[in-house]
Amino acid sequence: MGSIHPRLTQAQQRELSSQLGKVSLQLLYKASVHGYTAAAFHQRCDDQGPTLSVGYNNSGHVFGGYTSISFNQSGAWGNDAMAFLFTFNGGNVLKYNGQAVVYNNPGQNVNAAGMLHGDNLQLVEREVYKVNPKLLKEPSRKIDWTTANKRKLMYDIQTYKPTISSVSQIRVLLIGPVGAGKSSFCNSIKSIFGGQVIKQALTGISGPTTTQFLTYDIKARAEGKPLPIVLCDTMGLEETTGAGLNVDDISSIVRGHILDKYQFNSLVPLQPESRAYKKSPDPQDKIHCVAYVIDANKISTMPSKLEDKLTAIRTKITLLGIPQFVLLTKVDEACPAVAKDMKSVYQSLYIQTKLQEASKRLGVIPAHVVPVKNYSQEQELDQSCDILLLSAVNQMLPGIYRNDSTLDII
Ligand SMILES: Nc1nc2c(ncn2[C@@H]2O[C@H](COP(=O)(O)OP(=O)(O)OP(=O)(O)O)[C@@H](O)[C@H]2O)c(=O)[nH]1
Ligand SMILES: [Mg+2]
Repeated sequence: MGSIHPRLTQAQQRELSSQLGKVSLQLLYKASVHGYTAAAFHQRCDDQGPTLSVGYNNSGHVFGGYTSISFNQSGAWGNDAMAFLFTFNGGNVLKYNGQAVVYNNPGQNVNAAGMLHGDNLQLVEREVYKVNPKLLKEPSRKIDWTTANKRKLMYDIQTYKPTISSVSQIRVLLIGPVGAGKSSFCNSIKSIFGGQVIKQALTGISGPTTTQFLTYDIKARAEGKPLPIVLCDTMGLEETTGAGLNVDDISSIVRGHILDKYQFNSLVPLQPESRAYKKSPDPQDKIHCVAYVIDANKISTMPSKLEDKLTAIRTKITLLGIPQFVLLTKVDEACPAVAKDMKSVYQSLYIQTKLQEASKRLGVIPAHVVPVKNYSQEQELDQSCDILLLSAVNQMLPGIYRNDSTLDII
């Protein structure tokens, strides 16, 4: 940090650093040294990536905010889902998530402000710290990022032979909270094999975008022959009872009673008497593998009711002997180092902690929890993204192989 001495104590830095998941803090700006002017602030703080701003008032409060978006001088409000406010209270940091408290609700703003700094904005100091993610020297898992490996991973998927009798394609069911990236994962895998970014499945950011059971064949560009893997997209899970995917529909899907394009009803699961219910499913209609799609940024703040729904689902799937995986999505948003270079994904300590947390919360063994970055805004394919996505699919295949005997008797 050069010769400028940070006012945050080592203990406070450690607290904040652990809230941000293993980062180091680098002091960029200190008002008493660099000046209390906007010019001095912008000169040192613009375009620095994620930052922590800290204020110190004359009644001893230490408080501030984190933003993952760089400061700039555009004058526009930025939208930052990762932002939070904090204050120190008796040595512990208290965190207030969600920028809505700050910008959208003036009534609550006053309360939040009161809690933050005791209604005293007489600042005696102001500091801005750059937040640097910590990277492991050696990745926790070695991945070959070459074109040759991308080809090999694609080849292995294309030539995979399901060992389950009378099944030519294995069906992977994607389950997860609204907006976690289930449909984007289908699009991403289709894109890789199609040779260009494809947006077949509807994706979105507000409310459940997918409301049907949709199965996706994947075709390799050259032959146009469907791959031995079918991705099955579902409606997102929601915290509220009676909203989102009805947990009772999952057993019917897994057993092959629900067919492609079925329109989900959150309130009423599909009944065996219904015309849409396939009474005697073929082995090909059944699910052979379940992947829970979880947003890396939301795993730590997952509402307990949503976690309960996921636990109920896992219990059913485990009883059926179906292999389960977790696809940890949006690792680019979770860690700036990964956003910059996907190849650092297994070096990011932050992603490492999120993978461990996902394994614990979902009850899926660590080896079955894999990070991915789906295609979202991109126009072009990226080799590192492709390799990570293809590795995720490849990791699922041997698990299915091992469990083929159980699957036959579902
Ligand atoms: N940066 C980033 N954005 C992603 C990623 N995956 C998905 N998104 C974005 O997240 C939003 C939601 O993605 P969807 O694929 O629609 O999520 P879903 O799980 O299908 O959501 P529902 O159908 O509503 O349950 C979209 O705006 C995507 O572009 C990712 O890995 N990284
Ligand atoms: Mg969807």
